[in-house]
Amino acid sequence: MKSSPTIIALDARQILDSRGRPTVEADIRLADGSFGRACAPSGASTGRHEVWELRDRQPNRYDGLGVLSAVANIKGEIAAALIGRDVQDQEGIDSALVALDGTSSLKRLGANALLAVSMAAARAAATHRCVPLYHYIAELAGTAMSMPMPMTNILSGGAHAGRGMDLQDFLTIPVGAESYSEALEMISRVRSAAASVMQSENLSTLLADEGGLSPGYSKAEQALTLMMRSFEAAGLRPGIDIGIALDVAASELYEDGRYVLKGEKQRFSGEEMISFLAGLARNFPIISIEDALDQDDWDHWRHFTSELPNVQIVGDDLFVTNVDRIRLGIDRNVANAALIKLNQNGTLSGTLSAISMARSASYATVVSARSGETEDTFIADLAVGTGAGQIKIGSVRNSERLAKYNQLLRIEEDARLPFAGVKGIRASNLALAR
Ligand code: 2PG
Ligand code: MG
Repeated sequence: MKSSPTIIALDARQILDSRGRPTVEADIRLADGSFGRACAPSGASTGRHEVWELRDRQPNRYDGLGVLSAVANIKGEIAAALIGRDVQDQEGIDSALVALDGTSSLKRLGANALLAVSMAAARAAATHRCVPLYHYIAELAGTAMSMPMPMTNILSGGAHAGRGMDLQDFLTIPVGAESYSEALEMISRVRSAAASVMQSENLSTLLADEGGLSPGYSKAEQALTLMMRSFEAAGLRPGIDIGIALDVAASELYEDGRYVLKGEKQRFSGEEMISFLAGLARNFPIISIEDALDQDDWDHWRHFTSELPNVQIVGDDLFVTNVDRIRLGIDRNVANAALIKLNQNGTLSGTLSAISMARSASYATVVSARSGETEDTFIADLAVGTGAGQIKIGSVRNSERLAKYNQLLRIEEDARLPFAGVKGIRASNLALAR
């Protein structure tokens, strides 16, 4: 019994995330003394088709955002169902969790409760086996490990920055980097250069939710010009050393069939939105665009994908890390990359299936943090273990983000794995630029 991987106890508590909002932390203990702990993250620009985050809705406690009911579900029903199980059966545990919940959106017990337990189980199993988490995940996924290329937020708008700019994220990808640590150094240089350029223009350099800067420009072109100036100040060549990625988070802009861009003073139709973004991609070294259109605007998504054949087209709210929606995308020739967020899916096994579905059609995968994060570094190991190719963590500021960037530095040192570099990115114009 001493060396047994049997789950003997589950515990959970309400902790606070990087926005100071409650979230769920779960603990799993095994008969051999191994222990796993994990925390659920939380989004702000959440997709309509994501699984359900259970909140207490008691207005007098944390503005109704408490998660004590999710915590109680772990301590009660979930513990009763999992105690006595072999923690190494990740798939069995995850399907038991989904079956116990009994709803398609995981609304009854809460996807935040289920996910924290699912992640904690993987950590406990890795500890039991005396292997690093990324190693254990690689075993579960059956994939070759690699260090991911980071896609990093420099400027923020949308729901992460008081709607200061229409588009949510202006990110950078250090395409010229030859290792993860070199990529991190380049990104850090750009991020600091962006702050200096903004200071020189007397713009506020206060941080947005993911540690990005929020100049509050009315037009996307101004933000992109600032990105270019930051590259120059950092001594990096646009398109060769460094490229730009956008997360439009367009579902947040969609009202009654129109894309309402207040800063641009536009109410675009789907077609106009496509031309607007295609124009930006023509004028700037943009290699990746996420959520260019609303989560249910499939026809325009298809048109957008064919219109920009050289750019990585990423589905986030569109795919919600859901196998069926990714399959729909593949069938409809929509996008060529999927953002991967554990808490859009609800379990580790479900997330691994989503990755494998994307891969089956050679879609790129970008493992992503949420705008509300904790010190948990799980996604760093997930990106390495699945050989996802890319990771999106937020800016290189704030410890909930740096915990993940730093975990990747440790893994790089430990494991001497290959760096995915630009190989994981689905942007054919990259090859032309290099
Ligand atoms: C996104 C994420 C992370 P949120 O839209 O990709 O940047 O934001 O977690 O708020 O959904
Ligand atoms: Mg997004």
